[in-house]
Amino acid sequence: MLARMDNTIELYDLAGRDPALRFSPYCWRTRFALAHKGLKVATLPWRLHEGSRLAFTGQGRVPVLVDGERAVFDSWSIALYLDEHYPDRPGLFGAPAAVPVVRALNAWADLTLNPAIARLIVKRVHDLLDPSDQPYFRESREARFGTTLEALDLRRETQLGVVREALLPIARVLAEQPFLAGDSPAYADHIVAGSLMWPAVTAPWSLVEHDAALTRWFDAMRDAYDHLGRTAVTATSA
Ligand SMILES: N[C@@H](CCC(=O)N[C@@H](CS)C(=O)NCC(=O)O)C(=O)O
Repeated sequence: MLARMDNTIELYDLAGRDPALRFSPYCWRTRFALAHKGLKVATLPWRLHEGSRLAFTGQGRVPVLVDGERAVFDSWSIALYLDEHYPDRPGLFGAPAAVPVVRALNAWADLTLNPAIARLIVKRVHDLLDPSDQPYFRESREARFGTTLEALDLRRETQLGVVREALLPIARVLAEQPFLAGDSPAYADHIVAGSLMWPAVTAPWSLVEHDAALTRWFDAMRDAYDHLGRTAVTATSA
């Protein structure tokens, strides 16, 4: 790992065949969090077969944040790192007591929401990957889901219903308050918006249009931070 001379933070970010297409839900969490803290970042496109480029972290997943001499991996650890090392910038959690609660939301997104969305879009994601990533992706995801990518794609309508049902508690909360974190967005919102950016940039169908509160909130999240989510390259714009 070589630290940049200008102190810009770097983020290894999963990319598709088009290096500008960025869809990882975990990387999106970190990108929202960095924007929330007003920190500049240079994102480095990374592909699944490039595990050796992350060898300096001792693991093979993104996001990986490089801040000077420090490297941090895992989106949750990165969020904690950013608040600890940049305490003078806007906080990601509000009160310290909120951290364990937001951690529960993080675990829900990792273990319930993201697998449900993955089943819905995994074939599309495969098709958007660099060809050198596709065999590994197909093999690992078919093993994970116990069926072929094509079979999952055929169940799209049913799976859309599963995702919408998973989002019910989020929709209920957003019908009564502007953001998950309260009056303004914070890391709780970055987690769920990160998950929703994944289909938003890879698939043509909406996961929120059935619900007015979800639609309002996801519009606001994509327009937040200087339209970070809104200006993302999508599979149709790529
Ligand atoms: N718990 C990790 C999960 C990170 C993760 O799974 N990243 C995916 C990209 S979305 C990855 O790097 N996968 C590598 C692989 O499948 O080999 C986090 O929150 O950062």
